[in-house]
Amino acid sequence: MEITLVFFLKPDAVVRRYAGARSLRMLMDGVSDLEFLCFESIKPDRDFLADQHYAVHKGKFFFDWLVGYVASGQILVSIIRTTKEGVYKIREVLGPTFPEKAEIEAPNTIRARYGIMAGVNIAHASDAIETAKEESSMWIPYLKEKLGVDVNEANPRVIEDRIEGYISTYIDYPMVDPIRYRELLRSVMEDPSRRLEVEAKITKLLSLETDKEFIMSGYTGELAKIIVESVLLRRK
Ligand code: FUP
Repeated sequence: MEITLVFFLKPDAVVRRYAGARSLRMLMDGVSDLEFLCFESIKPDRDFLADQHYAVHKGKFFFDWLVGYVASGQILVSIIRTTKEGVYKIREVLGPTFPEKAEIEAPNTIRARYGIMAGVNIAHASDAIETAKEESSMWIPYLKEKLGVDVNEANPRVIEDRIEGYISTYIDYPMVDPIRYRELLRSVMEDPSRRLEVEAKITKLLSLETDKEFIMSGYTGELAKIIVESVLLRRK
């Protein structure tokens, strides 16, 4: 049986160049039978995320944060054709939802190694056959409308080459150990009065892992606030 699913690198993995490149490498090396039907950079609309992709989470305490986070910057989206087993294998390689839990439960996964903390967890992948169908039926027309990309006309070999190109561009970038982000975030959970100081430190760390464009535009600062908010939300 062929399944079409949605995978995307979230803004933390796009800004943190090495983390994103290495996550794609782990995905491609860790799962066989993947056919990539697109690999597109897009800043998704809030409404699309709120009313479609993340509509299942409407009403949950983290919903507004989640939509705001994923809509805050560029993400890199792939539609992937695979087998039923492939859907689950991708989730296995990605790891548990929260990086700090993944670090203990599944240390060799993408989220354990490269995710920051709480909801800032590198990537999304459809988590079951049904959700794969639902999500691809939302994203395929959305990508067509927004970018003019038609996945039915895709040449998977060309797309795979583009992904390889992306990986080789960023794989030699420096990486800040996610343990350092987690340490800072734990300190702000214990003492929320440290918020501004931790946001400033995280902005600095992000700037070490990224390109000038994200620093100059102020996005590293914006993302730092989003990251801190994610852990404080769970503390509330
Ligand atoms: P996953 O499928 O592993 O991405 O996790 P879910 O579908 O359960 O949640 C979707 C996203 O919501 C996660 F990627 C992270 C975020 N989230 C939070 O920020 N806080 C929570 O308590 C639960 C989920």
